[in-house]
Amino acid sequence: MYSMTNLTKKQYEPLTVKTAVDLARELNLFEVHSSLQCNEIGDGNLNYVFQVSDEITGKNIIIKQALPYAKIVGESWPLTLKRATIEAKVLKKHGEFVPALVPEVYVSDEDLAITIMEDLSHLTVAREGLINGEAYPRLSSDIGEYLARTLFSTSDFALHPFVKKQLVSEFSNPELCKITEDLVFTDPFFDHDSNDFEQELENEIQALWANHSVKLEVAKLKFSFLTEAQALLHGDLHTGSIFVNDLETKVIDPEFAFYGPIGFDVGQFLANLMVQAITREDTNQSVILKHITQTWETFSAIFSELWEKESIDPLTQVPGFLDQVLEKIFSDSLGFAGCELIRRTIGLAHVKDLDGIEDKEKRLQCKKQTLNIGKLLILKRAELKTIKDVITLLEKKCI
Ligand code: SR1
Ligand code: MG
Repeated sequence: MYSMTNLTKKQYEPLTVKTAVDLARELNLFEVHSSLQCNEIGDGNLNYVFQVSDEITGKNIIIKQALPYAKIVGESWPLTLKRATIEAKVLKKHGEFVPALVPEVYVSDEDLAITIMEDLSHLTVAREGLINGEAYPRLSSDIGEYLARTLFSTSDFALHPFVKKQLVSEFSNPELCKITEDLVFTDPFFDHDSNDFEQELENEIQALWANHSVKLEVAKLKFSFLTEAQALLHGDLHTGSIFVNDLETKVIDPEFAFYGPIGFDVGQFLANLMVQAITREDTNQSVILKHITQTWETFSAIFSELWEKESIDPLTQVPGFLDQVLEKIFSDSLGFAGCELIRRTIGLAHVKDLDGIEDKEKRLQCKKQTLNIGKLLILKRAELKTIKDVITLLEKKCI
């Protein structure tokens, strides 16, 4: 681990492939005479990602740099650089609980808005692999474990209240939260300029905007997101934030992290699996439905085990309390998953799983299903008691 005292104080400016190499050299991250190559490989909505490689030894590192605006829209949408510091700190904090499931951070610097970390190019972005029909046998047990350990261990169940409240303030992330508040909870449920949808969905969308019951439930979910500081969330746990292969899983990109409701992380991951279940042909769907089940089962089993062994408040041992906590996390997760399904279909930030379907009729049919299932999850989240109920709903409504 290097400290930034190794780096001459610098003013923020966007890196280039050349200055990224200079930086790696200045920090002595490679041998003095190494021959370094650099490529910008970022495909996300917000940041630059440089991969610096030593051609001889094959050693790689990643330099991720936040841009002062949202790349998805352009310079007209300014965005705080502080998110880079949040991201590096969350990777380290979550790494205390799940070291094997997050990349190692070598260096971070607030002024340059960079995080230098372990290269993961031997893995594939889960969204890409899943679109190509991969099964990834470890994906859901690893993410279930990641969710249980990071969320339990940063909550009031595990921490002294002073420590927990200190973390809540340290990880305050209002600008990135506002993006989620707008793009996940508000804009898709109104006729807002940021929305982006295919005209053929107009009837479904008008019906959604006119649906008072859905909006009332979304209002409750948004206020839960705004006010329930339960645990240090990843904050953007979709399948594009996960690198995976058959043996290993790594969660990246926690720049949206903040103290929020536990069900938000669980629900975003489940929703992105649900998109896959909806788009896959019959024979390949079952593996995704198993991942959905396995995510919840692993999460709830490890969360319960931690509760038994590591809870610090005597009230956690009151019979029935754990069951109620899990019940609430479960129904919150389904509601948040519903919002994620809808926003990925008609909001600003789409997903390739849906938009990449070339056959227009099939694409529109899948999008109608994500809207319909999203709506049902929001409305029926309290009635759906088990993950089996959710699978039954998915099987009835979409596949
Ligand atoms: C302007 S950012 C759009 C989306 O990309 C991020 O990954 C988050 O999901 C955000 O909502
Ligand atoms: Mg991201």
